[in-house]
Amino acid sequence: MEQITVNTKPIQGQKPGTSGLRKKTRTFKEPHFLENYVQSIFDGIGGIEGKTLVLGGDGRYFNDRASQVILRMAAANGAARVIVGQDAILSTPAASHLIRKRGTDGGLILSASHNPGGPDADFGLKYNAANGGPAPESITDKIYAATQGLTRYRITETQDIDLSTPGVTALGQMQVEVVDPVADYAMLMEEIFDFDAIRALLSNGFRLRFDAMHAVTGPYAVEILENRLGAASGSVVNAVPSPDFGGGHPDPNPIWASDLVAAMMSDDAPDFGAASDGDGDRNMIMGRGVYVTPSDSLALLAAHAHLAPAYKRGLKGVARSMPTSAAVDRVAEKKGIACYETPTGWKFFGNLLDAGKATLCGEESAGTGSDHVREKDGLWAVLLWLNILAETGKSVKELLSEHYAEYGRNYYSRHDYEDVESAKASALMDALRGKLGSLPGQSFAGLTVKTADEFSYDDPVDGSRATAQGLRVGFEDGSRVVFRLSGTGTVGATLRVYLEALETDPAKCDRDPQEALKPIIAAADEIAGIKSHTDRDAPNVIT
Ligand code: G16
Repeated sequence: MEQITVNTKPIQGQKPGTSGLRKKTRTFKEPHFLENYVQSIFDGIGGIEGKTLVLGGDGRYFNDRASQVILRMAAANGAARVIVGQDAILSTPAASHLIRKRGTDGGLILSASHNPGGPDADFGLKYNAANGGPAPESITDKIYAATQGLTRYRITETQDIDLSTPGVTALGQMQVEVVDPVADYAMLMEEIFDFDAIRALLSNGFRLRFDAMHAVTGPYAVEILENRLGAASGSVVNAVPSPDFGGGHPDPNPIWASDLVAAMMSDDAPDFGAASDGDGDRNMIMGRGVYVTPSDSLALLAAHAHLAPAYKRGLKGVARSMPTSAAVDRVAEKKGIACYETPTGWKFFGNLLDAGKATLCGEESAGTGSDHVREKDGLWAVLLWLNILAETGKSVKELLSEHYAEYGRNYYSRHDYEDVESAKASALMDALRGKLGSLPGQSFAGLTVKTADEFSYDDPVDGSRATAQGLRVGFEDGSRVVFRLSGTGTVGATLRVYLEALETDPAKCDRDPQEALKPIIAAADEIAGIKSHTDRDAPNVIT
């Protein structure tokens, strides 16, 4: 076993995005690409000598190879110990929990989340800090700076480490501890929720369907929902993770989880349906005959969270990303708790959670979570829903109707234009940015603009400022549209257009969202010239 130093040169394109570095798998497999980035993480966080790290990923293609490289590099860089999920598997929330529970110095998570996996698909790597959360920009900036000045990386030359059995082995001076990826996480869920109440619900004829989308939550969901809570065997579908997610797109939304939608809209629909993504941090919620948007789910969970044991004393506050609908704001207002608006990216919730300013957080991109970890958490959201359904004895549809009657409905939709030429997408954003100041007072498709600005965020805990976080246009009637470029894609650019309108008349709360949002959709195109800039007639994904 020999520790060597390999000379290298900076590689372009290693700037972390919304959530770590995401690239085509074949880019990650190019000579030195992975090694350069891993060494830059180690250098960017001030070295790892004597430190303990967590390592795991969503099991996608290249997860196993990359884990071996990271372990050999961690040993050569002097780490004391790396705690690895068995077979290098850990869901993102389980990794966050392990970092916190074991008090480690941070962790490396191998995942491109909901992006497809495989040799021709996507791969990703991110560093989570000692609080269990995705590194804030102050750290990712240092990592990026390290990528640009890198001249060498350190690695140990040795055989693969056996990661298939729990236990401790040595890699040079470093300990490699392989752990069951599910056990600690399942125990945490038992502490948060009333498993007896959920068990009683499930033994009373209540049926659920959880679609693991051939991704990492399969083993977690089988253990928790079927083994511990007694859901009928087979309630968890697509439960066996595969390196290419069964050839699918593990993104829990009505487009990619269309099988679940079909099942939940059928005559014989179960009472509750849910899905999670590649690495287990996103969720999609459905009831019999009804889809719950992520923004509505966040609001409803905030309204009822006190029904679960961990939140029985109420919430300290809530937080949502800026493009997420204001449905949760209305709940916070009524409960008299703070509501924070952050940029897109779970990393921005970390300080609020650490400082005890927020208990529940959520994003329109199907992420919901709480202060139990520092990541969004798909199965946690499913269990909170089940706990609420068990306590209220109501159906998802009833809860949603009651919510709209009490708070009104924030009609919401996101239109994505994927794989647009980067230059064209930037031109659209630049042109819009340039005319924001002149928009107020002007009318588009019958709607008059009241406010128009580019979102910046001043973190109330550490005072850091994040700029250029999306262009937003608010109309006189309270509706709004937000334009943003995605920070998680791997080819070209993805333009996201977020559309929202508030309806307070309960009689008008059961319309088709695309119908209800028609005027805003038309105004958005007039304002930004989407069709002319992108040459696209319509978005390719509507959620
Ligand atoms: C990541 C981030 C989320 C963000 C989402 C979408 O989720 O953790 O906070 O909302 O990306 O980002 P964008 O709009 O820039 O593509 P995940 O599940 O992909 O890790």
